[in-house]
Amino acid sequence: MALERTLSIMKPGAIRNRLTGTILQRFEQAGLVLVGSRVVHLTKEQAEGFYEEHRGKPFFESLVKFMTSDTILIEVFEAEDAIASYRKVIGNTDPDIAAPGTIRADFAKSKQENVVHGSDSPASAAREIAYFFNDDEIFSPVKS
Ligand code: IDP
Ligand code: MG
Repeated sequence: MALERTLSIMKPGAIRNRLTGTILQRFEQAGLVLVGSRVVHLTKEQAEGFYEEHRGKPFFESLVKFMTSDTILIEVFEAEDAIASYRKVIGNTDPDIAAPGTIRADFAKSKQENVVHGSDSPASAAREIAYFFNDDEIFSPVKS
């Protein structure tokens, strides 16, 4: 399995509730390596564009409102099988279904306010990483 990158968002609430360190530690313990990071406060247009695939769904407007309600931490992680590894650590979208010990099971308030985002495929990872980062803002660690 080749090296893969995935886009991570610590959603509104994570920074306010001082959870970023705890969450980052779980990703690092799962072998995910941080290669890009930025604090952002999304505009309505940015949030709508990011969640384009969900436009028209019943939760779309409320999701955009939530995602623009506070600052977020956007990160890129790199590892072998990064996309699946990351999604295993965050758990199911719905915290009531998420496996015990996953980030969403432990910290999510609801299916909407579920603490973290993670890309769900190589195609969405490529799109989502390019949505927020230029190539020169991502740095793989130097191999020794
Ligand atoms: P994912 O984040 O686990 O990939 P998606 O189905 O891609 O889940 O949905 C994107 C985001 O939209 C979710 O993380 C969650 O914040 C929100 N969302 C998804 N389904 C619902 C719902 O049924 N009610 C409220 N919010 C939802
Ligand atoms: Mg998704």
